[in-house]
Amino acid sequence: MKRKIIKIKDKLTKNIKRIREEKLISSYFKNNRLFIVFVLICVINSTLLRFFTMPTVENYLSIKPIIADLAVVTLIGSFSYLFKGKKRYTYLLIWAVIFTAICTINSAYYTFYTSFASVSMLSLTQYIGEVGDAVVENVLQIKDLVYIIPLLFFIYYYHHLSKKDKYKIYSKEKRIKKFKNTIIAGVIILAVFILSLSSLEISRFVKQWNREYIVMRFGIYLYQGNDIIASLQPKISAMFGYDDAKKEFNEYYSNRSNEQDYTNEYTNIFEDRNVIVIHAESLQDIAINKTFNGEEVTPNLNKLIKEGLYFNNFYSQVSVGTSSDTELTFNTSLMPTQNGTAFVSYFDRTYIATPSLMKEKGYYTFSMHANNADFWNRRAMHQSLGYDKFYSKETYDVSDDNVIGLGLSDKEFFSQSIEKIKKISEDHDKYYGLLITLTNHTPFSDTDKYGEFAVTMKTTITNEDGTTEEIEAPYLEGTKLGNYFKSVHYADEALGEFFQGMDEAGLLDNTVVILYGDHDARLPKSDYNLMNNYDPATDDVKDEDDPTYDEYDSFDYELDRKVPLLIWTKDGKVKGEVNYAMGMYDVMPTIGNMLGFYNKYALGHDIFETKDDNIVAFPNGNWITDKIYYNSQKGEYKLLKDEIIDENYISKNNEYVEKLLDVSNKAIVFDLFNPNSEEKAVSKEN
Ligand code: GP9
Ligand code: MN
Repeated sequence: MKRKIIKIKDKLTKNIKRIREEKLISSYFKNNRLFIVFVLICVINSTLLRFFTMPTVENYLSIKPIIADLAVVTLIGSFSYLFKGKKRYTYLLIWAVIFTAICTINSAYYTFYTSFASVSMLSLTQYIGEVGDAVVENVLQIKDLVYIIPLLFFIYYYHHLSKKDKYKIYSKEKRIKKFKNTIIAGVIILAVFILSLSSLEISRFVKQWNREYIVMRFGIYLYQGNDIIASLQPKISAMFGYDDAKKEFNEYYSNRSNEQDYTNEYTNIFEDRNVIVIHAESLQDIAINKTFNGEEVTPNLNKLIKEGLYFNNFYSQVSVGTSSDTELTFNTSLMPTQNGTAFVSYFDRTYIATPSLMKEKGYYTFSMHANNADFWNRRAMHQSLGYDKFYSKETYDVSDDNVIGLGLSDKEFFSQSIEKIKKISEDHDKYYGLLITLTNHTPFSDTDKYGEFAVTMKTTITNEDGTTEEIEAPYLEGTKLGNYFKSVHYADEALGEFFQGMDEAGLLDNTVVILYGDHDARLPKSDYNLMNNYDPATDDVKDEDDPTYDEYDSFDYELDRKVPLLIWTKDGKVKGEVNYAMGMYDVMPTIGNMLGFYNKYALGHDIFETKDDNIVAFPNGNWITDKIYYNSQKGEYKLLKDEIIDENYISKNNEYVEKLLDVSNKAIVFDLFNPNSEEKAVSKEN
């Protein structure tokens, strides 16, 4: 080993000496001018694109995307050495044109969508609608043509090379040697880049939906390459196994009728009413009825919950697609896909979704969210789900002073949305609309903008000398969970204003409001432990030996991830608390019964039919019933009732959940709700 290291060391010193003596660097530059100019212009273009689209100091100083671009361009350019004379130039020119086109197209695309282009969007031209027309009319602006200048320089440079340099013919061996050396250099640069990545960066790259983030870290060329792979991946996996999938799917649904075969006290009670769905970002059930020093975190929600039908044992069923997965399960009663996310990878499938079914019933359907339309590919997927119109960031008035956290503040979002709903109510007999909030999104750090809400603990403590003292202990101040409660307090205030504004506009009289928390806020378990086991005297977690210490285990954590669901009408038509275990996929059949539609392919159930016999499946195979929470990874469970559970109960439910997840995934991947799915599959196989 030691000898080997000495050998490598010797070799390195020799090579460095050689480089110095033979002036290898300057001769490299002299002999590879065209290649070097090619690399430079491509890297410059990608850098310019970032500067023009996302001009922040962080971007100006970021070296990572430059290294990534350098790696991609070097690797691609290395193949030019396999070509002779003029062909070498033609090869580099073709790539220079491709790279320039990528920058130009993305620059134009960014102007309209504040995001980067995806090849999957090419098949979506029919969805782009009004904005699409604007793009065609104003397609290129001067700033988008800047990228052509370096390309022209490359062409100019080539034509001004001396004849000797232009048509230099290398022997086959020399060409292969040059190719090998260049590709090795490219691989080394790529390795340096990969080693510099954090796990968050890698996971975002894999998911591919946060496009600005990816371009900022990976450069435009890697982004676009990854985008092509991500767009092809669902097509490749959908090519094999269609017949088996279809058979399994048919068997699964064979005993279900096309018609709803029951009625209950809720059947059709809301037929023809307007519907407003509120997708409350990261709203967890722990905030409901929670107080700090007597102050409610969610006074408005607490009031609404008393007036309406509140489901207090309700779980979201998200996977990596978080918000978008909840939109999927809520609207289709299907589960998130096992690879990628339905919104990004399978947006072009046929879905039987609540908005489409409401449209069939004569409703005008819309969605509102003041974030970029490309977030989670909503621009495309909201069309697939059947929304007539998506009011995204472009339709809102967003300025520096009305932004909190990720974007437009909820208060401002709601107030501008009411104006839009007023107009909709004038133009349409009945409507079904979704409003997606944004402020209560991690990292909950804009605390100075949430308004005053203390998460302290005012209490009396007994000192060592026996005297008592009134104190205000910091409790959750400064913790992520504490900041979360402050943020929820703001979100609740915004909701209060929304209900008030809607009422003043007369928009609540014939309307059903359905509100859900989209998923948990991914808060640290240690913060929950601090909340539950806080000792104000020491301002710390109680000692585990303390008799009042109540251990907070991973099951408690999972159970605390539940979110609220509320169905509310001004006239109090539905009231009460439902405590059956219920999942996001049960909403479609439950509200379908109330609104008068039925989806035979729903994987969830009307909760008023299954009642305490319901199973909520999670995408990782875990599940919960009224009796137990089962962790399928560890094969462990927590009893939720004083009832003995037998092995048979667990194995039966495990089987049920596995089958359900499998059928759901296949239905989406193989597009099994599409009446033409068979023809599509056959044409793909041939
Ligand atoms: C993005 C918002 C948040 O527009 O809905 O998505 P999430 O990070 O919660 O999945
Ligand atoms: Mn969300």
